Amino acid sequence: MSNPQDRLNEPTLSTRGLQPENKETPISFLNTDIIPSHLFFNRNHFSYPTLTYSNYWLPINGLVRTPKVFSLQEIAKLPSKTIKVVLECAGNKRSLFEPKIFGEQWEKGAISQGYWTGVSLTTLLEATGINSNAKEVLIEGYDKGKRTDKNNEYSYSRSLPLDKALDPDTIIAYEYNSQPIPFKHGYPLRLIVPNWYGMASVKWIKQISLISSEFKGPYQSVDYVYYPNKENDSDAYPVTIMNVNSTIQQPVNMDIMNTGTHLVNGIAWTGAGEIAKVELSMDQGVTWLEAELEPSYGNYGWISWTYEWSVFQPGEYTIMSKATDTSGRTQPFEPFWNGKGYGYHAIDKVQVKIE
Ligand SMILES: Nc1nc2c(c(=O)[nH]1)N[C@H]1C(S)=C(S)[C@@H](COP(=O)(O)O)O[C@H]1N2
Ligand SMILES: [Mo]
Repeated sequence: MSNPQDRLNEPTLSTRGLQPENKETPISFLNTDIIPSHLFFNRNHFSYPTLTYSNYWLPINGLVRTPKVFSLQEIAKLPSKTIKVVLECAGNKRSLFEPKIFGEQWEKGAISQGYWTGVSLTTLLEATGINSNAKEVLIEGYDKGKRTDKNNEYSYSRSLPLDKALDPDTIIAYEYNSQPIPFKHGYPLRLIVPNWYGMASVKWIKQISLISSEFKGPYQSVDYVYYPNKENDSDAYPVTIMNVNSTIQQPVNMDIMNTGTHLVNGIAWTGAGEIAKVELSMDQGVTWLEAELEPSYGNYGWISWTYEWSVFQPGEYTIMSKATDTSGRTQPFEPFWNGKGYGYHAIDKVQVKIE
C-alpha cells in the first residue's frame, strides 16, 4: 500500500540557469508521454520578450509577390493541423561528453513532446506568393540581447531552406495540447519544425521574410554548428535533423535494487524516419535483447519502450539502450565529439547495483 502522502509528490523542472531561464524536464519521472506545459523544458537565449498581445500582427515580407500582415483572427480561420512533435534541444545530454564541453550542462531532460496545432507555413506563403529568387525563409523572434562574442544586439532569428519551410508539417503553431501556447513557449505564435533539433522552432514570431541568400545570423552561423575539429573551425556544418537516440527513464543512474524482475523503460526518437528497434544490453554490449515498443506513436513523436529484466545474480550492472531507425542509423558506442557539444546520441547507460 502506498502512503497517501506520496500522491502529493510531483516531479518538477530542474534548473540549469535562471537568467535566461533554462530548465529541464524530469524525464525519468513522467507518468504520461504527452508533457503538460508546466513540465516542458525551457530553453532561452535571452530574457523573455515584452509583447503587447492586443495589437499582435504577423508580417510576411521580403521576396514575396504580395507582402501581407496577418492578424491572429485570420490565422485561426485558416485550415489547421495538429501534430505530435518531439522537441529536443541540440544541447540535450551535453553534460555526458568527456571531456566536458562549455555551455548549459543539460542532462537527459532537454526534451519534451506534445500536440502542436497551427497553420502550415506553406498556407501563409501561398497567400503571399514567393518570388523565384527566394532561397530561404527567415523567422525572427521578439526576444533579443547581447552575446559574449559580439558587440551588437541580436534577435533570436533563424532561417529555413525553402523546401523545409514549404513542408506542410512545418507549422506556425498557436496551441499546445489544445490550449493557447504558454507564454514561455512562444505565445502567441511559434514555429514548429518537426524532425529538426529545437533551435529551429523559433518562439514569439515577430516577422517572416523571404531572402535570396544564406542567412548568417549568430544563432545559425556561430551557434548550432558542428565543429568536429579540436584545433580549428574547419569542416564545420550546421545542426539540422535530430540524431537517432534513446533514453532510459527507469531505473535511474546508481539505483540500488533487489534481485528479481524489474521493468526497464524509456523512450527513443529520431529525425529521419521512425524507430525500427530498441535493444538493451546488461553485459557491456556482448548480447543485445529487443525491447518491446509501444504500438504506434505518430511520425514525429518519441516511442516508449519497455523490457522486463529478471536478474538473480547480485552485483553491479550497466544497462545500455541502443535505438535504430528506419533510415538505417544506429546509436554509436562513443558520442560524436564536437566543439559546442551538440547532438549527443551515444548508447544510453544507467548503472545499477543488485543486492
Ligand atoms: N525566440 C526564440 N526561439 C527559440 C529559442 C530562443 O531562445 N528564442 N530557443 C530555441 C531552442 S535552442 C530550443 S531547444 C527551443 C526550446 O523551446 P522551449 O523553451 O519551448 O522548450 O526553442 C527554440 N526557439
Ligand atoms: Mo536548443
